[in-house]
Amino acid sequence: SMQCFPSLVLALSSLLGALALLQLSLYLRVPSRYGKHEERLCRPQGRLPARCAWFVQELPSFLVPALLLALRSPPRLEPLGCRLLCCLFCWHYFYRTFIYPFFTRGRPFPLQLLFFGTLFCIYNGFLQGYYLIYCAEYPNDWCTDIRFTSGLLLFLLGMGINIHSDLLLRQLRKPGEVTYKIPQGGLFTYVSGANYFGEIVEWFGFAIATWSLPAFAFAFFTLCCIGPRAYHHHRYYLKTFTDYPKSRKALIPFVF
Ligand code: NDX
Repeated sequence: SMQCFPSLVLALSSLLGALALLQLSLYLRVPSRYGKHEERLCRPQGRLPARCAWFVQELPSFLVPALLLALRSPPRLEPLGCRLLCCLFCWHYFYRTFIYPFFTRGRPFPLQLLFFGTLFCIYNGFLQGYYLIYCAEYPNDWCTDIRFTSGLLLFLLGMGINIHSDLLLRQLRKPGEVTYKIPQGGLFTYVSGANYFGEIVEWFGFAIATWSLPAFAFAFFTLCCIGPRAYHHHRYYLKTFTDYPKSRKALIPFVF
């Protein structure tokens, strides 16, 4: 049966960190080409409807850790922390896989990015799940540790902001519509990338709560992946809408 190989965790986490830096270098100047940054007149056969694409892409991030958790033998009963933390990760991806895609009104998603996105979700789902189920060890009172409680709080806050902002974006369109409008309300009052801000806060909260290398690597990856994207969204809005709110920032309220 499977066991913990600390060097595997170290290697996979380092590669995740390296991928984060690669993303940063690739997408700081030019945005990743999906959604509002996709080139016009892209071949329609190279795309999949947003619903299928997000479902397929995000499913492994739910399934892989959920299966690792369910199939571990002997079942991991001690300590509680690992299972709880693994469930938090799965909870986010339950939303992202089974709820978000069915309501999205997004444009069809490029197959090429879908392929890399799916690979990424398998990789990260395995890393986070494997670490928490087979490697992590927490003291029995971890649930009262300040890292756990403050991290959990940030995770929940970030998730709330992320889901609320996803909802506000969706409501900008009627079914079938593909136009872009100025997002209003919630944290969009302060930043163009409110959904991204929520997601970043969420994964840094998760990293603090698990206090683990894989989770910090993933939080860093998220920052490098959607941080630049928030900046490109912001530039797109400023260029497209002359009446775009002047005080609005790109990603971090009042700061940047
Ligand atoms: N999926 C994470 N890298 C990614 C997909 C892309 O979950 O090759 C990372 C995720 C992947 C990426 C994933 C991994 C790395 C990839 C990358 C592509 C290239 C990159 C593979 C897996 C790569 C290397 C080099 C390392 C191999 O029509 P539309 O679609 O634009 O409509 C949008 C709509 N909307 C508006 N509607 C009306 N008016 C407006 N003004 C509107 N603005 C937007 O709202 C969408 O339907 C919807 C949301 O759009 P947008 O652009 O704000 O968010 P989006 O980027 O689509 O993300 C959706 C949610 C969001 O909550 C975000 O936080 C979360 O998913 N997310 C997204 C990306 C990554 C991620 C989380 C994470 O890293 N944790």
